[in-house]
Amino acid sequence: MTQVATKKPKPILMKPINFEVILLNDDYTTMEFVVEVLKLFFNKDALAAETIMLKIHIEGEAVCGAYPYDIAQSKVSQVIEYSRKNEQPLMCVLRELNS
Ligand code: TYC
Repeated sequence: MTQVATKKPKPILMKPINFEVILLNDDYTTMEFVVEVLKLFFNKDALAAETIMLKIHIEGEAVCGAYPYDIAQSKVSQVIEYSRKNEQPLMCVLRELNS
């Protein structure tokens, strides 16, 4: 006998990953501190963190990750708070994708 499904499967709703988190260069934050931030908040390994830090230092900025809005906003707040606690002027901003 054929089985007929009585309930529709629940759709899995995913939040869109549409905000990039960007670190900005400045003249005062230490390179070591930026590498530490990339490891701590963006889960980068030592080589990736060093590469991204140098890209920011040379080009002025680099994308560190892309997330749904609430996670991206929370990364920005965490990075800025951690930087100020450690007396570093490092700046972190959001950029909306496809806009
Ligand atoms: N330009 C900084 C220096 O020479 C290093 C630096 C890199 C600062 C990346 C911020 O997001 C940054 N000490």
